[in-house]
Amino acid sequence: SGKRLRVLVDMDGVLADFEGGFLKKYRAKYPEDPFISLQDRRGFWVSTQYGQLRSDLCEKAISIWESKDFFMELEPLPGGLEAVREMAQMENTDVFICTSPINHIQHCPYEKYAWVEQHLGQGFLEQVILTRDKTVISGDILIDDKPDILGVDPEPTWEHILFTACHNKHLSPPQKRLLSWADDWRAILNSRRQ
Ligand code: UMP
Repeated sequence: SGKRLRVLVDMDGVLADFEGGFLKKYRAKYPEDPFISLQDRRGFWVSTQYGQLRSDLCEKAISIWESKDFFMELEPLPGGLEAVREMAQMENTDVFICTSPINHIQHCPYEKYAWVEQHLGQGFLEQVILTRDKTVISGDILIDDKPDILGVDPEPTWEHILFTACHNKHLSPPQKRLLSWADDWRAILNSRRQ
């Protein structure tokens, strides 16, 4: 009872396998170059860690997600689509997919919408929010694998739930965690209902 719950769900690293898709295409395009296994990933920015491995690898990494079909061909992460569909059917619950496109605008924004249409249906396009600043989007919960979500609003309305990913699993974050979509996301939603 009470007011509706608004859940914001991130896309890359939460619904779509950005890290796995990146590594597969990077290794295929640059088979002679070193790579970082998912187990050895640290830090949110793939390009930063590749640049530390060897300076030329930063731009090689960036070339992967700037390529056509990169975002479209990302595999769904286990249980994510099912969870979002279930949330959307729950009483007094509104779910939005809240994702930051890259600044290379040629393919990414279109492909993010196309991915949602393909995997969740045309009706779900109504629920997509593309923004580079998630702090200006209001909601009760934001499920996101980025540890530090900053922007112009120093006090966002949402509670950030950190979704566990290869790059953040060794941190001791201040936020609550969702270990995967097999974890109890329903309890997290219910804890924010009034
Ligand atoms: N991204 C980069 N560089 C990286 C890793 C990711 O630009 O090293 C992109 C992929 C996504 C965006 O489009 O950043 C992150 O968006 P959110 O997951 O924060 O919504």
